[in-house]
Amino acid sequence: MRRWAASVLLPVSLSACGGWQSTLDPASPGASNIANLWWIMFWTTGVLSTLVIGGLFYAVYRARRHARDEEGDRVGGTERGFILVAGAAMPTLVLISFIVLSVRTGASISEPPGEPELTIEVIGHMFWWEVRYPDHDITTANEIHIPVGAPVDVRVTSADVIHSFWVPQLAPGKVDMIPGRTNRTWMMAEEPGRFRGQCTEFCGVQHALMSLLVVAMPEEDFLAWISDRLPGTELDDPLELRGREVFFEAGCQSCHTIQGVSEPEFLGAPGPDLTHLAARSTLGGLTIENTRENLTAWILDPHHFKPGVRMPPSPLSGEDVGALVAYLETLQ
Ligand code: HEC
Ligand SMILES: [Cu+2]
Repeated sequence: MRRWAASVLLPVSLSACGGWQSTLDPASPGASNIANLWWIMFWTTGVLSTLVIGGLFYAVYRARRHARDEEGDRVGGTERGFILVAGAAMPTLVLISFIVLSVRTGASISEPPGEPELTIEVIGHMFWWEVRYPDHDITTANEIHIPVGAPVDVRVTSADVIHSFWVPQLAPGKVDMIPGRTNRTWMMAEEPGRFRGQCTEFCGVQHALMSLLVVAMPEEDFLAWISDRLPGTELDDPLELRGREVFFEAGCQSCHTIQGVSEPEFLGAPGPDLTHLAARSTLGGLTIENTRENLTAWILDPHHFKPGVRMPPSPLSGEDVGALVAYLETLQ
């Protein structure tokens, strides 16, 4: 029942934000160009389909009348001219115009409208997104914060299989995330808001729940967000101190980094960096909201929410998981 509620109600409640993953509700210059091209093609092909289908009905009607008048088949000069114009010249013209428009749109969105001041690295992992701000030494997951009105340079790659980065309202189309290769794209938000992204290259059982949130905020809020991301707060509460011990006892550190506390012994940790976990609004790539109950239930059994996820269940005692969650909630 809880799983049902989470998988049905969360998307429903989130969709209340209205069109937040719609290509037809663009919020950036790149996405607008793509939407405009789509509308031109939609109306052109819409009008042409109506004309062709209308012509078809007309032809059937005439053929029946001819049959009645027993005039028989004959192709005269006007018919031949009509076939050449409507059947060959017009489609050629329309298709060539579409090619020219597509190529021009493609060229116009390949570069951002200005020099990007912020670079973000996004690394695809099986079913979640690692997000790095190399200039600010911040690593987080699944949620990207950007300032409004400025193009952002986005560099994508993958830690395992091929994924694809797509934020329909902000980015100029999709870009593949390929292991061992860095692809570049850009993003820009013209207004503050929350925008949804989605992996668009099938990558395994939880591909559908590999989602992403982009929060576009006014410049000064963005700078405040950056400067609030300080790792390693001092702990004095005994419950939180105990929670940090549980983090090690339960083996969480073998997959998760908490800066200043633990780094897995190998590069490319398999689990999201938890240094700023409490600053995220969702868990598991937008699967559930980041609340105390959900965090507790996720740690005990993440497969309940995201079956096949690459994190094992941790059957901890109520006391231990309570302490662990209290500690994780300090990670701003
Ligand atoms: C074998 C590696 C592994 C171990 C051990 C592990 N995790 Fe995870 N964890 C993951 C992976 C992989 C994900 C990403 C799941 C996804 O969304 O697809 C994850 C996700 C999470 C998340 C959600 C983070 C986010 O931002 O969405 C939390 C919280 C978390 N783990 C806590 C823990 C805790 C606490 C422990 C120890 C009790 C633990 N994990 C043990 C691999 C692991
Ligand atoms: Cu995928």
